[in-house]
Amino acid sequence: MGLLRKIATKISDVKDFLIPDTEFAANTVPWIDQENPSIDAFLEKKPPRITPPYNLKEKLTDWQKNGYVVLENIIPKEMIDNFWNDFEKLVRNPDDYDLSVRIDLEEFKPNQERNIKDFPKEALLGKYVKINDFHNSSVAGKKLMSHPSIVTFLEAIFDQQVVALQSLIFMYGSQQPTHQDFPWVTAKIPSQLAAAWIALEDIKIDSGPLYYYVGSHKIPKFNFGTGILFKPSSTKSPLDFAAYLDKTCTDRKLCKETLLIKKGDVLIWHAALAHGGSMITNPAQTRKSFVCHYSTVEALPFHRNAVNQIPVKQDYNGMLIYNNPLLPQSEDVLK
Ligand SMILES: O=C(O)CCC(=O)C(=O)O
Ligand SMILES: [Fe+2]
Repeated sequence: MGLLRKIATKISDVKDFLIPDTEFAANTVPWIDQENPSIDAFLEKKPPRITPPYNLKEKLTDWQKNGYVVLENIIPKEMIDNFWNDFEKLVRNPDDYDLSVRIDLEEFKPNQERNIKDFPKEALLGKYVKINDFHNSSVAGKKLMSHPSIVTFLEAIFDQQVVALQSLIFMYGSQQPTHQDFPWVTAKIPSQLAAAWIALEDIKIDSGPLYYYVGSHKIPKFNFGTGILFKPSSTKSPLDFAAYLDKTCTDRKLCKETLLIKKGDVLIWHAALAHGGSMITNPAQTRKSFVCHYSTVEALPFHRNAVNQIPVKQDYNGMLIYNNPLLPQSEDVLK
C-alpha cells in the first residue's frame, strides 16, 4: 500500500471512530430513497420487463412514503402447496438433509444454530424455529422467492439486477422485538436490502402476527456505539435498539399496523422499516410464512458465506440465486 493510501486509510479509521456513521452512505442509496424521486420519470425510462398484476406506479408511491407494500393475491396456491410439501418432507425426515436451523430456546444454548439432523425431531415442529435457506434445497422455494411479481417490484426499487440474500421459514410467530433488518442482514451495502414476507396460510390475529410502523424507514438511524450496523464490539444491545425504535415511532405518532394477510399475499418491506413479531396469544395457532431477504448484484456479488469465492449462480425470472457454497450436497435435492 502506498504511503498516501495508508494515511488516507488511517484518517478514515480515525473518522469512523470519532464520528460513527449516522446514515446510509448517500452514494449507495437506491433512487427511490433519494430526495424527491420522480416515479413517473423512472417508469418512463425503465419500464418493467413484465406487466405485473398490480399498479406499479401506485405501489412505488406507497413504498416511497410508507416503507412497505402489500401485493395481494400474487402467488398461486399451488406454488405454495408445492413448497410446503417440500418443507414437510424435510421436517419429517431431517436425517436425509443438510441444512442450518436456528431454534431460539434456552435449552439449545450455546448452540442454537445447528445442522437440522442435530436437533431432536419434535423440536423442529415447535416454536422459535427458523429454517435457514431452505430455497437452496428446494426448487419450489427458489420459484416462490423469485416470483415475477416480486422480482418486478424489487428491480424497480433497486434499478438493478436483484440477488437473493437469505431465506427463513417460520411455522409459528417469531415474537421478535422491534428491529430494522439492515444492521443484521448484511450485504456490502446496507441500503440495498429489502425483504418479502410470503404468507403460506391466512394469517390469524392470535398467531403472533408481524407488526410494523408505517413510514419508520425515514427515522434517524440508531447508533450502536459503533455506527449504524451491529458489530460484536457494539456497546448497545438489540434491546436498546428495540426501545429506541418503539419510542421514536411512538413519539412521531407513526401508525403501528398488524399484518393479517392471506395465503398468496406478500408484504415487501424496506431495509429500514421498523418491525417485529407480536405476542402469540393462542399457542396452537400456526403462522406459516416464508421470509426472503434480497439485495443487488452491486451489494452482493458473492454468497454471504463465502465472500472470497465466485458464486455458482442460478437465474430465476431474472433474479440471481447463489448456490450455498457450504452445503453443495443439498442444492436442489427437492425438485
Ligand atoms: O416474521 C417475523 O415475525 C419476523 C421476521 C423478521 O423480522 C425477519 O426475518 O427479518
Ligand atoms: Fe426483520
